[in-house]
Amino acid sequence: MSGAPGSSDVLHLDALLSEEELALREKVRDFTDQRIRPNIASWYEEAVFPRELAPELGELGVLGMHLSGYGCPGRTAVEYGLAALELEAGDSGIRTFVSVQGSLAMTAIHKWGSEEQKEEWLPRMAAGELIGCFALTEPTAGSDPSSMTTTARRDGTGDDAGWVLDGAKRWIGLASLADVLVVWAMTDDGVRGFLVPAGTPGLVATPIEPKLSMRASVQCDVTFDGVRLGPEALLPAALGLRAPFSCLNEARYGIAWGAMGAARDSYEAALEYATGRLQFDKPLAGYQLTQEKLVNMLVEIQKGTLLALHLGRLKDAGKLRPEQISLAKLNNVREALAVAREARTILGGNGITLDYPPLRHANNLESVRTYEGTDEVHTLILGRYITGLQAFR
Ligand code: TGC
Repeated sequence: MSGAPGSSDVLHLDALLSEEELALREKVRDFTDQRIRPNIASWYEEAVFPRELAPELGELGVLGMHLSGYGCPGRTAVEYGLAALELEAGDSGIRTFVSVQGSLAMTAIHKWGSEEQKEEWLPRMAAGELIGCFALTEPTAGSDPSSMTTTARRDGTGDDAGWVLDGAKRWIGLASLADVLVVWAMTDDGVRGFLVPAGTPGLVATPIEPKLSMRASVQCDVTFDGVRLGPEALLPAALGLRAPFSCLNEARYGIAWGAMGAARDSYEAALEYATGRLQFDKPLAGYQLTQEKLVNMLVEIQKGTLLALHLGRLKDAGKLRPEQISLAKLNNVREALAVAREARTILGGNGITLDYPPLRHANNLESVRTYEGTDEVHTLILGRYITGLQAFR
């Protein structure tokens, strides 16, 4: 962490990273400094997702970066986490694109797709030539995907029978820009996944506007009205909610890291401002109340980053469990939001402008705490884990 009179890496967490991990982190940090920071205020104000970033992120090697084969970078979980952190220091909306593309859409195809589906989609998605999205949430099925009403019914009989999709999805990131939609629907056999190419008749994706959060990203309403698909659209290995939930594990893992990027950027902005801004004849940073705020922020950022790294090491060892992801997603997003809000107070009135990042991060983090499992859902996943009793219903 830079920008401080002393090092803000008090715990010296960098010493826990390999040379290769540090190099990857620097590369993504440079990208954020050059491509995201100078433009994010206008993207946010104008509510645009910069589509041209997709191939640049592909070139950077962060799309489906934890996946191997089919043109994917094959990097470690820790490297993926570090990249998520650096991108979200730029903006949650840009990190969200990387998560939706890699952790959700590409992971679904990689884990559950046929050989033909993987060959067809993954190399160009890894390059950022094609965009994917992940359609699970519905207007009336958010925290409880098992209550989904989107259906897929057989269209004909025999091996060449296709499918007909009907229903609606909501809050689907990048759907209006997507070349392929991974759609989860109820069939006679339970929940199944389908690949729906953009432009298929009966498919409509409409951006949800206006939004007060994630403005440099696009979330959509999607409707399916008698969408006819061939048999090759089915993800053959995906059966039951376990399939989409296993993709959510990947995305939630990345969020635990990413949120610390938004927190660090907010903290650094507040620290820099506090050391430069004079009030009552001395820098704001020289007042005890400001120092307490800065220290409280830093304590949570260091703890949250250490937690994310611990998760990453577990994941790379093949030992990461869903309840551990829930603990980290819940804690790190909750604390990042508190840090961003506290950072804004140090900036005073200037903190409500787009000249400074904390309030933009705080607004974004309201979405981050809501998607991929709300605070309440992760609390109850942990509650079930420690008590053995489920309290969802
Ligand atoms: P439950 O009975 O617990 O489980 C059903 C089946 O799923 C399995 N499972 C998991 N598998 C892998 N990883 C996990 N984390 C899993 N959690 C559950 C489970 O073993 C079981 O498998 P099987 O084979 O025995 O059938 O299901 P439940 O309905 O009781 O679950 C309750 C709850 C609340 C935990 C679950 O519904 C949940 O996680 N809800 C939150 C949903 C959520 O996170 N939605 C986010 C949607 S995606 C999104 O927000 C996109 S944002 C990005 C963008 O597009 O912009």
